[in-house]
Amino acid sequence: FYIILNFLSIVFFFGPMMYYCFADLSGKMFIFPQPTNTAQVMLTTSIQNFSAFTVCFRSFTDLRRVHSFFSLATPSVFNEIRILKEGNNVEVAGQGYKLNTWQSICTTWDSASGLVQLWLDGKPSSRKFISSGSNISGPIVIVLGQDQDSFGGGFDAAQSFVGMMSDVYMWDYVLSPCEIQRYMDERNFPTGNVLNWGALEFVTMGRVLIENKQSLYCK
Ligand SMILES: [Ca+2]
Repeated sequence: FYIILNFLSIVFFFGPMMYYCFADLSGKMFIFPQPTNTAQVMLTTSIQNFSAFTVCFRSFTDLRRVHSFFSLATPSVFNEIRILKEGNNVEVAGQGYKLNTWQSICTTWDSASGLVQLWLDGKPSSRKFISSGSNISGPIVIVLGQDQDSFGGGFDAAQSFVGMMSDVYMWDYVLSPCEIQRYMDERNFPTGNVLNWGALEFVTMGRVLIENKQSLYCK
């Protein structure tokens, strides 16, 4: 195995372009530099049963086509959670999605009400019904950068994400609007108990790079 970079991580070499990591990714980002049906980040989590969730991340892209940020599948349901940007047709419309800008995207759902809501840069969408009454139960596979059409696979380059992603967190409950606002502001929000960017367990496959986020504040 390899030890890479200057943060704590032990990297096991599985085969060509496939790495297992456990790392604090604070200040870092994943770069998906080209459209493929292979490049992905698979996330591992100990919690495998959800009656609610919040997923937050920041992304930067210039894609106008459909692209999948976050895909959670179980063996029976491949689209348990699917956060993607559609061309002109969004199921839950975030207002003012911008190109070439870092944006914070949070999605919440709970089984009791069945309502889903999207927060784009702290601005909420209309709350809409998706499904209620049953939990998401594992085993689950979470993939960044691709849309799963089968359990852990079935990727389509035309739906792949090309750009940068950072600050990926997931909770097994619905964050309050103020907590989502604090996530957006990068201050004092609850640590993700399902996925935590500060202690992320993941496998990268294909051409996915980890680099420092670029600062635009020059001294
Ligand atoms: Ca698909």
